[in-house]
Amino acid sequence: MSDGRMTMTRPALLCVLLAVASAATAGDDDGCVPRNFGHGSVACECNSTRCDSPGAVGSPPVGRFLTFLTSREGKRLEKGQGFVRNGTAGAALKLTVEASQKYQRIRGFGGAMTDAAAMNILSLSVGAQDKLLRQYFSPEGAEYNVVRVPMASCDFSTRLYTYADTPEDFQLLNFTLAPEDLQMKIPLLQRAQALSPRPLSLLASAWSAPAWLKTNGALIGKGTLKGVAGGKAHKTWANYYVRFLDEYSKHNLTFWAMTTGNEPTAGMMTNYSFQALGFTPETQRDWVSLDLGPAIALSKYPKTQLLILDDQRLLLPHWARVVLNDIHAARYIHGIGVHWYFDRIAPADLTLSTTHHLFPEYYLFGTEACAGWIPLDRGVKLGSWDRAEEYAHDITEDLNHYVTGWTDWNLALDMGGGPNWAKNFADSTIIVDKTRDIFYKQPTFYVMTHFSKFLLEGSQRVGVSFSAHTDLEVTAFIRPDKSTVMTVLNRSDRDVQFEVWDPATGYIPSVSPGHSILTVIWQAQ
Ligand SMILES: *[C@@H]1O[C@H](CO)[C@@H](O)[C@H](O)[C@H]1NC(C)=O
Ligand SMILES: *[C@@H]1O[C@H](CO)[C@@H](O)[C@H](O)[C@H]1NC(C)=O
Ligand SMILES: *[C@@H]1O[C@H](CO)[C@@H](O)[C@H](O)[C@H]1NC(C)=O
Ligand SMILES: *[C@@H]1O[C@H](CO)[C@@H](O)[C@H](O)[C@H]1NC(C)=O
Ligand SMILES: *[C@@H]1O[C@H](CO)[C@@H](O)[C@H](O)[C@H]1NC(C)=O
Ligand SMILES: CC(=O)N[C@H]1CO[C@H](CO)[C@@H](O)[C@@H]1O
Repeated sequence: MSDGRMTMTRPALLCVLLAVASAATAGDDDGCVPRNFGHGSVACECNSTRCDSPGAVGSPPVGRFLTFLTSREGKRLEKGQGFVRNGTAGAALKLTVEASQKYQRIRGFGGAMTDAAAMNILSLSVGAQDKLLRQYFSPEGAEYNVVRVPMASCDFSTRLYTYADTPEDFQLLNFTLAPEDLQMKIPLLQRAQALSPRPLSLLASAWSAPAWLKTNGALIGKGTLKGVAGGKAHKTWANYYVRFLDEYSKHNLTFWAMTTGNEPTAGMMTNYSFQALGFTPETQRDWVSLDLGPAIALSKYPKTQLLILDDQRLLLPHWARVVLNDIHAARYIHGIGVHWYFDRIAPADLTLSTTHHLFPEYYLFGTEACAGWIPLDRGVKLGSWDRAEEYAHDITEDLNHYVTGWTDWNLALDMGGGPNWAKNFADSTIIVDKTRDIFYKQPTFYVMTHFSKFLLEGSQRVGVSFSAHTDLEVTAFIRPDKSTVMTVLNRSDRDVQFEVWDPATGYIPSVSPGHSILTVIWQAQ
């Protein structure tokens, strides 16, 4: 360090340090290339040579704050900074961090490496693939640390298959991963892991058991495992989970967690249109206690966590009561996976908070959500702001009701919201246009980043009190590095002046523009 720098005043030194830091980490920070498709806001277009990115963001020095703003009018993680003030101030609305009120800790955020996502990513040139993966997994991007991996096919596949389609193969001698795993998902997961400075937390979910293990002899429609818990079909289906872990571990991919299966209620519905395996809470409980729990405990992967439900929160707390009140099943279980569909008719306090208070030692975790799934509003809407607000609202509500993480659905879809063999098309945070070798980052991508990039694993939610009534949707966390993060969503048309108060440090005057999401980070003294 030069003598000249030693004699600088403190603010000047900080400026130099910040300039050096941003030069070293700016990465792709060329700004969004906005495209307006008439859906309320813009999508940002990226190619193999250009993509916007917030860069790596550390915690600000004591006494300073950073802000990041995304808005309907077109701001995308726009950075601001300043000094935390002290003394008295004037805004009518004060949001005060109550650091003594402590709640759940964050596990992580991410998306799903479906067959469709993998196909779409690989349809791009290698340079564009790399840009896309960096957007999600690198320190310059959204910093996802969770990836959900479907076990065999789901609707977002181009064919129906499981890993054990040889009839009556109860020993699973013919168990084999699919070309979709070996040629697409696994190489992409390895590349994602290489870009991420932290170990990715992989989460596996199965849609259907092999047809020959099921009452209906098909992967789709209404059907359950043949026989009863403890019987041959149930044991084989549990061993299939362990075989899956074996095969992925050969590629250096180990799983943080597995669910008991995607949307078990789907497989109880007559003529359900894509892959499903039906369980009631009672049959799920018995399969876990007699088959799946012991199989994982006795495998080479006894630390793999098990999440029940993996279905709509509307089913809580009943589902959790049935499964977790059974000590034989409960001892194998770590968490409860929730999907966001129908959240509007399932109040968060009656479902999530009630379940948390009944079973505080089992964490709640969001395992699936997507926009564009409702038949009347189906598929891709490039630049939709309404969908971004739906994401931000649901994530904030979940976090304020004990949920420890949130997993988006497909990491990438094509311009038609697929491929999906069952034509169950949807929207995604990243939409690929392979004909132009580009991808679009949707407003939902930035909303995910407002949470995934700043709420690092281990961050603990704290209370927030309001000096006046507000409809702002707010959540606050203290991170492991001791900095505090507050996220503020305004779904109305008006700009809101407010102050963030941290009694130990000072206040930050701020404004929440109409239709925006703002993240504020500061370091307490
Ligand atoms: C990528 O997009 C930028 C901005 O639109 C453009 O200038 C550049 O030529 C594109 N690169 C390629 C390889 O097409
Ligand atoms: C407020 O800031 C001034 C100037 O930095 C400092 O001297 C003073 O101690 C601070 N007061 C409080 C209450 O932190
Ligand atoms: C199943 O595996 C056995 C033993 O490895 C092999 O002989 C047989 O051909 C396989 N069957 C099918 C249908 O793949
Ligand atoms: C797995 O990781 C080990 C150690 O890092 C390495 O030696 C090995 O080549 C890797 N195997 C595969 C299949 O990637
Ligand atoms: C289910 O599908 C079968 C065969 O297509 C049809 O006959 C039956 O009516 C369907 N049931 C319901 C409830 O839709
Ligand atoms: C969620 C929401 O609409 N929040 C607020 C945004 O700002 C305006 C102006 O103060 C409020 O009226 C809204 O309630």
